[in-house]
Amino acid sequence: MGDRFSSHMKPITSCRLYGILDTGYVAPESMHEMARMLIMGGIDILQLRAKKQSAAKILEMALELSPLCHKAGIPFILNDHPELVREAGADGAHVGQDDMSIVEARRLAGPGSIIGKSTHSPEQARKAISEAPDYIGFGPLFATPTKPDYTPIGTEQIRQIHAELDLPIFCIGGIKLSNLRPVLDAGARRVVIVSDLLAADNPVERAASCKALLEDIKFSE
Ligand code: 3NM
Repeated sequence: MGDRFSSHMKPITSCRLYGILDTGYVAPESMHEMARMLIMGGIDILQLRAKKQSAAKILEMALELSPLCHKAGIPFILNDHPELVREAGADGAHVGQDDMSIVEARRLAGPGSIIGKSTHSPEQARKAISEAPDYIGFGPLFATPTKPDYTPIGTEQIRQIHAELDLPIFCIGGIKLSNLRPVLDAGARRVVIVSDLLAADNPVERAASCKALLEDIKFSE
């Protein structure tokens, strides 16, 4: 739980590389090993995204993953299911545009929890601020098989939205090691990378290479 681990846990403002364990790419029985590899590679925050799994299965997986994250001192976030946050030993929940409000998610997840929200345009990003999320996702920048029904928004608006909004913004959607440099050049400072890490031959090395690029840029730019 956020309160319990907060003194040892990396604050969201220090997180640059956000990894997601998505059951579309990783079987439930391989989650633990993949989490270990991503953590070894240097991810700063981890989310469990299990869109087709039951709440009971999500809880079971989360209970396995949360100690791993806490040992590493990184926040562990559930996609949806803020009501499971406390029981799962997670630190927060991530909600989409069509899900419950941030206020409701925070109420269910409990005090001290981290609540993030997906936004898919500058307008949605600006609007989300009124609900005081701890961070937002901003994307998808590029077309991605991980979220196929969404229209890519490109990289042109990244710099402007960073100039306007004073909270952690994680760019997401189709970001890979091979295009991370131009994404950073367009103004991104934090990214979520899903399939490029999970499907890599060596997820440890892939995460470490992405992290190195992220750490190479000046944060205040
Ligand atoms: N949310 P990949 S894009 C889970 O734009 C998710 O809100 C998005 O996966 C959003 O790194 C996305 O494999 C998929 O493209 C990201």
